[in-house]
Amino acid sequence: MKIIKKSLVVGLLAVLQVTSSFAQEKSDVKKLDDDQRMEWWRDSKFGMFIHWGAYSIIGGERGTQIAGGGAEWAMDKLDYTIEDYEKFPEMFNPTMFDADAWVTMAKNAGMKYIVITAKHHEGFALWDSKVSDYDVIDKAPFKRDVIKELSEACKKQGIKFCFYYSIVDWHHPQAQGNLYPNYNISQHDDPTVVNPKFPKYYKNYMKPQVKELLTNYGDVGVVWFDGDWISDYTTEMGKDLYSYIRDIQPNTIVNNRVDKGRTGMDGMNNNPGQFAGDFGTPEQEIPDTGIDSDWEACMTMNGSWGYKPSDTDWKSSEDLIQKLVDIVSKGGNFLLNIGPDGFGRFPSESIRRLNAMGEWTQKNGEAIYGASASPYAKPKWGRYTKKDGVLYAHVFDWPETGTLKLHKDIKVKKATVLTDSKTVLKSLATSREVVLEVPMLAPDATVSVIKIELAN
Ligand code: H79
Repeated sequence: MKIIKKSLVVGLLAVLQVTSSFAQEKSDVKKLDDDQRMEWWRDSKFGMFIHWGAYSIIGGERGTQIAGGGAEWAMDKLDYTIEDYEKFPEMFNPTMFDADAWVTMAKNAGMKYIVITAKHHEGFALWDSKVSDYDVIDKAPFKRDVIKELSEACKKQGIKFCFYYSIVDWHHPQAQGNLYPNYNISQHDDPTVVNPKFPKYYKNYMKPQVKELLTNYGDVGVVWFDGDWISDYTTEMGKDLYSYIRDIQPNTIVNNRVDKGRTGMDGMNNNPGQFAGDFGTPEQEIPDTGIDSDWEACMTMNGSWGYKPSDTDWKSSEDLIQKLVDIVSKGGNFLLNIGPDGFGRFPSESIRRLNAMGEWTQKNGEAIYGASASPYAKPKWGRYTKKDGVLYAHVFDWPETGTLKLHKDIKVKKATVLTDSKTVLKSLATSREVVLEVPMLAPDATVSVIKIELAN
């Protein structure tokens, strides 16, 4: 899956450089090779997704109706016409928005990057876009450039700033706007349900907006596209867009939804080399086993991406910590979502979970950041991660017996509880198994980590 093959990239770039009609500033940033370019992202493991827009005012409710699923789909699910919906951007005034506080919360949770919805399917842009009036400066009373404030706060606090951009646009007349209110996601693979003007939207609106985001807000870690499924959008556009982005910011990472390679909600490409994009994007699911290519699972804490007070079905902090470990043990990244409300606040339930994850990563981060997939199958009691000559055993179900059974091939040089490096645990290897003597009580209430230095 990993990226389009190098030869293809080079070929594509060459073609685009010759045929390119758009003028753009060439970056003088040193161009990294793909492994160097992906390095910070691969090591980061844990990022924050932020879904924020005019839908954050609505909270998924209209009269007696409650939108099923994600509340960021309010415009579609609650049957707003374009005209009716515009009143929400017109009242978007989240004066409690504090970019520095948001970034601090991400950082304290142990997250290394932030991906914010610069524009979701509703079409409302959270920055000062020059190609649109449907943005936070021109349309909303807020008149503050959210992307500017957040990107600057990220830079200041050493977090990678990244943005999400939806290819789907329910507001733009040359995109899905013309189909409203008859737009229907089930038509996504019906080639007759397209807007013939979509290529104009792509060229004169979408690309210029993406360019603004890549030009005016400093270094961008990741560009995270979505809405790739619509039949209006083609693989030619995807490949063109990928090159366009890398031309403006050569070291930016782009998800696989930039092209048409994604096969479903499992988010992976079936045909490596045929589609643009640097990593796969499983949505609301974690693959059963490790995958030998770059991927990132994105997930909500309750069931909605956008703010939705009626959804109180929150995953526990323990579950979220175990999901992080599970993902890292399979070689992926975890992009965990927050849906701030229309005032600019993170839900208290989300903050509590961020805090719990921060407490855990603070103590056990060594076994997460920069770690790679487990070389062994899932043990019954939890997961393994690996880094250099060290194996980490993440114990979800602490044994009551005082002994932990490790995979028989593990050659223990020294084992300790990660948070207690002074107490060396005894190990016993037989031909059938390796057994560690561990404390009777679990060292950590959620996931206890044992650090095992390997005797190669
Ligand atoms: O922003 C959040 C959601 O609003 C957005 N993605 C996350 C990150 C999202 N939009 N739509 N969906 C999620 C669900 C769409 C599922 C489907 Fe399909 C699109 C079903 C059919 C078309 C993708 C492509 C899955 C199968 C084919």
